[in-house]
Amino acid sequence: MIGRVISLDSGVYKIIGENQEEIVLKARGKLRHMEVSKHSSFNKSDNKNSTKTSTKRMKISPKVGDIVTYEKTLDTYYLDDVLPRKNELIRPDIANVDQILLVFSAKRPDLNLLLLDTFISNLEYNNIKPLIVISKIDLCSDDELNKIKGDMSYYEQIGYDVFYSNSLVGVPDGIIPLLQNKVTVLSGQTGAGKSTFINALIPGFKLETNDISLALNRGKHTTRRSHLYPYFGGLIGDTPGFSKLMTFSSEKDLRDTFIEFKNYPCTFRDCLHLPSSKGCGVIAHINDGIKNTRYQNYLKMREGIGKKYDN
Ligand SMILES: Nc1nc2c(ncn2[C@@H]2O[C@H](COP(=O)(O)OP(=O)(O)OP(=O)(O)O)[C@@H](O)[C@H]2O)c(=O)[nH]1
Ligand SMILES: [Mg+2]
Repeated sequence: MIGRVISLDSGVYKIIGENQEEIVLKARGKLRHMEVSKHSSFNKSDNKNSTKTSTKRMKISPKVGDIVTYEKTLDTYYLDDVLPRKNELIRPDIANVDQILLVFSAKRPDLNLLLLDTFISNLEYNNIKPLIVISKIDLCSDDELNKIKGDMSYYEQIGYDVFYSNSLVGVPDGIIPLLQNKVTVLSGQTGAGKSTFINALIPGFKLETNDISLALNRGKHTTRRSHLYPYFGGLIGDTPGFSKLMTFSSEKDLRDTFIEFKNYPCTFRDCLHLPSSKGCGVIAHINDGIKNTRYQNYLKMREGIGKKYDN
């Protein structure tokens, strides 16, 4: 039987099973050291060109979003195997999503475009489409909101959908059809309003939410575990927030996550589009097609290359 993990807590997995029912599973010991072939999506080692067809024993930890096989022995359900992932993220720690809804607040905390750009790049790197929601617009003056809309119009221009939300009263027009029959996971800074957004989306839902100052005083995120909930033929997922910058291991990987650079052909092969690159086609379009603040964020993100995630 096949199901999808919707939550996990201390070795106990909750899945949605074959008949759309929620089932609690235990993991079998063998999962801890499973044999995977070199073609498996779990095998990240660099021996892909090896002619050896042998398998390798490695640790597999099922994540929320994983498609798993399970069976019933006596009265207990067991998780048997994890099927190959179509994608996976480390932050949030989740697998097999169709899209990520990035929730960033206009205020409390203030909109941080550097953080937004790092989240977008992380998703582009993993080939996952982001939708952007700017929450708490009710806390802004007209001038403040116009400034934010001005900044965000650039993101719409380069192809991202942007929505504005006062989640205390409802969800933005036009967003629900984009969530139907899809696996959508919310991600963003802690306190930005992810859980509040899901509460607005699903009538009767009361996920725990907390005022940002309380959350920061306690030094904790309000949502501590990822969880997927059935929603209009698909799933919607709440995740713990985080505020740290993500880093890249390679200059080229980072460059390629800035999707708008591709609109401006550069005559130099492998150009990294740096201010020192004289004659570069991308540099020629800063402030003339490419938003300067986003380009500056590209340079700032370059400074973090090679640094490790610190949890
Ligand atoms: N005024 C206003 N407040 C909002 C809005 N959205 C969320 N909030 C408030 O912001 C605070 C934080 O919201 P949460 O939904 O807990 O934020 P979160 O992103 O889930 O936070 P973590 O779980 O810690 O990652 C709560 O006090 C919410 O009531 C909004 O659109 N307008
Ligand atoms: Mg939350």
